[in-house]
Amino acid sequence: MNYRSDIRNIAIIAHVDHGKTTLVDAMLKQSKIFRDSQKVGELIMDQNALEREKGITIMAKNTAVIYRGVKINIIDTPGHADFSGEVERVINMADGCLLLVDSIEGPMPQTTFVLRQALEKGLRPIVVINKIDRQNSRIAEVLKLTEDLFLKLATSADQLDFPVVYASATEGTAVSELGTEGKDITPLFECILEEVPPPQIESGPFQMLVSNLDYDSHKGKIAIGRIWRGKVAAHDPVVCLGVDGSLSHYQISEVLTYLGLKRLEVAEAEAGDIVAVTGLEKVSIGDTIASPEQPEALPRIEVGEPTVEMTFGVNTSPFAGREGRFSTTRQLRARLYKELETNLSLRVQDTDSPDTFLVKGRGELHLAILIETMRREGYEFEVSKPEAITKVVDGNLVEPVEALTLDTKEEYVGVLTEILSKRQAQLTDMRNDGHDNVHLEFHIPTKGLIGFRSAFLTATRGEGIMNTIFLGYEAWRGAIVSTRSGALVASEQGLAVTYGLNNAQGRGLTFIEPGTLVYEGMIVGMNSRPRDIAINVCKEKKKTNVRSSTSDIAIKLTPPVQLSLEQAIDFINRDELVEVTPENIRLRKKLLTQAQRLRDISSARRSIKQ
Ligand SMILES: Nc1nc2c(ncn2[C@@H]2O[C@H](COP(=O)(O)OP(=O)(O)OP(=O)(O)O)[C@@H](O)[C@H]2O)c(=O)[nH]1
Ligand SMILES: [Mg+2]
Repeated sequence: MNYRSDIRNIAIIAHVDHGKTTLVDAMLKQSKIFRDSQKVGELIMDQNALEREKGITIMAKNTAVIYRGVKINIIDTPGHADFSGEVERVINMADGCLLLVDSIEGPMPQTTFVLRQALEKGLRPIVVINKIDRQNSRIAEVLKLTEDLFLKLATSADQLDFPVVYASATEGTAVSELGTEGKDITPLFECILEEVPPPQIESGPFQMLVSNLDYDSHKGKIAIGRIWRGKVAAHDPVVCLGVDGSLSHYQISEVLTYLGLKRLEVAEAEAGDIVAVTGLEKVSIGDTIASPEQPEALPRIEVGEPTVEMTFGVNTSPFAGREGRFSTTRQLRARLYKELETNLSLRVQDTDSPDTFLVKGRGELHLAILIETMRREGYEFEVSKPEAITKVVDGNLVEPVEALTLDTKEEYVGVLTEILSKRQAQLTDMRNDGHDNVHLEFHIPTKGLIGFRSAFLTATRGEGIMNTIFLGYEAWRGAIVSTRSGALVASEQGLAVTYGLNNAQGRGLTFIEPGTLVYEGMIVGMNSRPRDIAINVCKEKKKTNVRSSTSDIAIKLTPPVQLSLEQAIDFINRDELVEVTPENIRLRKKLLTQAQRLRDISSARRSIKQ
């Protein structure tokens, strides 16, 4: 075995918001890749529009910097549990990882998940205690907790002996000894060069594993991955080894390597490096690209199974076809199946109905991001309530169970325990810091988590942090009875007016503004009681000739509660849908007329009696 001392490959892993992308900013800026005059901004790697809006990383991405003549290939990963498939997908390109831990929060559920992944893959870890600039940081304690986590997860003794760097990613400083003043990020670069093993290389015919795909309108598909053996140059003939042992022949068009935000065309690249190649028309993540001389497939990338599913269907609302550019079954189906090429932890299935597809993902946010992306691309469709995926193992029904951790104020413990017990959660740990802050841990079936996020935010008035992590499958604990109030359902098509909405507000909360176009069966608000009621929000006040002194006073409506896409998905029940178009997110009953709904209820009653 040989080594390439001119390269290091590292993945940056952590719990959500612990500062991964900010640390990559600092590394990019200080490696002098940008001209001094160039304004590059913050969270440089989060380039996708949704990432910028939400302030989170959704997709893992590659970049590279040069430090003292060594190229450091960096893979930034998302920290949100719903995107953990991304971490599993890219982690095998690296030989080492920076495990970031927030100096106040300490190790969190996703820290455990990503560290376990990294240690199982044998990556050399460097612990970076980040945000040391924050007031109230508890560095020593956080380091102790991190050591405990390593004790729990290490697969060999040498993994316990990890280097530690203390950093402030926002200030762009790092130190290896606490108490010294940080000037720049150099100590981190030095630590990477010293601690992360240079890539081992095998000589022989070319072989690379595709870990990511990109697309360019001129170049076509771009396959990204690490070269494990040999070298590759433009115009080389190669074979692509696919999932079912398939083998296709291609010629490489271009070989590109990373530097900063750019991909540079190079004449050739060698084992140990992370590259992007073009010229392969059909290639998927997990495929091996190899020399035709020795076409051997590398082990495919394995990612965890999805836990939540929902249907995506052709829009069947009375407004269908008005607002989207793509609305047919064929277009919807093609788009969903295309997503599978890059979204590894997603699954798509046809159903008995040709207009409906079953889409499975790692969590509500994972699916919501796909919905939002498609809507921005011009698709319109309807989606159902997300449900936990159950399966039958040895003749027994099992369901996914997750660990839920909540950090909030003492005063909300009562209401949260009440909400959670209805959702079949079991308290497993509770800690109090003596200053009114509590940390709660539960085991909860995934089905109980659906819709919980918004309940949590409301119950704690936003004063809480929640995190979940998948534990495994356990015996089915029975159905959960929905505790949501009934819906206020429009009884007629037309424009909603103030008078009609004011009537609706007499019953509960409304979701729409006056002037909104509604259809019969559309949900316009939430009843304060359990049952649905139909209400005519288009109803105008009767015109009379008599002027009364009070009735002409302008009606003042309470501003509507406007549900975001995630909240809408969270809100709906099984007999309801969310209609998604580039312009609107509407909630609706599956059965649009009241007559249909009543018939449905009575037939359901009959079947229960029988
Ligand atoms: N005070 C302080 N804030 C920081 C530091 N590093 C990051 N932050 C802030 O923490 C927030 C999250 O930072 P990101 O870099 O987006 O975190 P991330 O780990 O990439 O998050 P995900 O990719 O969504 O998992 C941002 O508001 C940063 O400005 C730091 O060293 N000190
Ligand atoms: Mg990030």
